[in-house]
Amino acid sequence: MLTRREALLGTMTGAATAAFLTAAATTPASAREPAANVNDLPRERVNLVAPPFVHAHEQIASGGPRIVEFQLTVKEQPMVIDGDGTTMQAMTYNGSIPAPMMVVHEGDYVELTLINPETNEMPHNVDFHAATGALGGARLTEVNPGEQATLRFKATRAGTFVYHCAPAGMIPWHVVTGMSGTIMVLPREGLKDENGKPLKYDRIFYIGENEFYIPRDEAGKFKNFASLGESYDETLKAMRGLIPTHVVFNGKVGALTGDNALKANVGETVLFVHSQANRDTRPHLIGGHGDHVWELGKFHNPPAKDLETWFVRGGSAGAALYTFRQPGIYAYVNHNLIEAAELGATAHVMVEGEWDNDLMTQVSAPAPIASY
Ligand SMILES: [Cu+2]
Repeated sequence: MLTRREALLGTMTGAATAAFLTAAATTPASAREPAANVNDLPRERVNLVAPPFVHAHEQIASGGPRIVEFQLTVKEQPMVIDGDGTTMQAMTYNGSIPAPMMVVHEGDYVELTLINPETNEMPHNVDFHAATGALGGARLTEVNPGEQATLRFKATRAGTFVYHCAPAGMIPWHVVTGMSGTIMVLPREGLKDENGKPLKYDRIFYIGENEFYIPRDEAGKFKNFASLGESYDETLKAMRGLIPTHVVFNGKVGALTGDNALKANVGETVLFVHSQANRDTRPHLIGGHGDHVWELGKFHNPPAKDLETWFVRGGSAGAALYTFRQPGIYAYVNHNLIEAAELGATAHVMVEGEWDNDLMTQVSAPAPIASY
C-alpha cells in the first residue's frame, strides 16, 4: 500500500513537472575540485534569527573569505495567517515565514545544513538563487523526513537573493505555503552609492512578502485542514486560479503593524530588504522615499535615487536604503493598495524624533470654507 507521501508524489509527477525539471542536476561525470585552500579558510557558525530581524554581521568585511555555516530545520506546521484565525497548513524553514535572512560577503563560502525531521510528511530542499550550479543546489540538498544534507557554494555575486524549496513535482506549493527566504551577499567593502561613496545602515529589516491561496467551503468560509497532506488537492486548485486570498508581510496579516511595528529614530538609516519568491510586488514607504534603491537587489549596479515606489520581481529580493527625517508612524506597503489594505500587505515603521516644520507643516488647520 502506498504511504500518503508516495501517493502525493505520484499525483504530482506529471509531464509538466518533468519538462520543468529538464535542467535537473544529475551527478556530474567529472568535477573540478575546490581550490586547495578552501578547507583552510576560517569558519564561522551563524545562528539565524527570525525576520524581520537579521543576525549580527559586518557591513565591511574585516578579513578575507570565510566559510559561513548556517542551519535550517524544516518545520511543517499549521500557522494562523490573519486576525480571524484562518489557519494554513504551512511548510517553513526554522518555523518562520519568511525564512531567516542570511548575510555573507562576496567571495565567502556558504555552508548550509538542511535538516528534515522524521516527524515531517514531505521531502524538502533549497534552491539558492545566489548559488551557481544546477537547480541552485536543490537536488544536492533534497532530504526526506529523517534526513539531513549539507551544501557548500561560493557566493560570487553581490546582492539580495531569494532561496526557496523546490522538490520535484511540488515546487509552487512549497513556495507559496511558506518556504522562501533571502540571503544577502554584501560586497566585501560594503555598500556604495552611484559615485562609489560608502553607504552604511544603522538598522536592517527583512520583509518577506507572501501571497496565500486558502481554499473556501461552500459557504465561502476559509477551510481548515487536519494535515498538510489533506490540504494539498484543494490548495492546488486555489493556486491555479491565481487569485490570492491573502497578501501578507512576514507570514500574517498584521505581523508588522501596531504593537509589532518596526522601530527607528529620526536620523537613522534603515535598509529594507523585501523578497517575494513567487509574484511581483511594489514596495512603497508612505511619507518617505527610497534614498538609494537596488531595485534588482544586486549591489554592483548603481542604486537608483529618490524613488517613490520600487518594483520587486517575483522570484527576487530588492533592497532600499532610507534615512528617516520626520517622526511618526509610516506605513510600508505593497502599493497595489487593494493588496495592502484589503489583503494584508502592510507594515508600520514607528519613528521617534523631532518634527521638521521646514519639510512639512500645516499652514492652517481644517476650518469652514472662507468666503472670498
Ligand atoms: Cu519544501
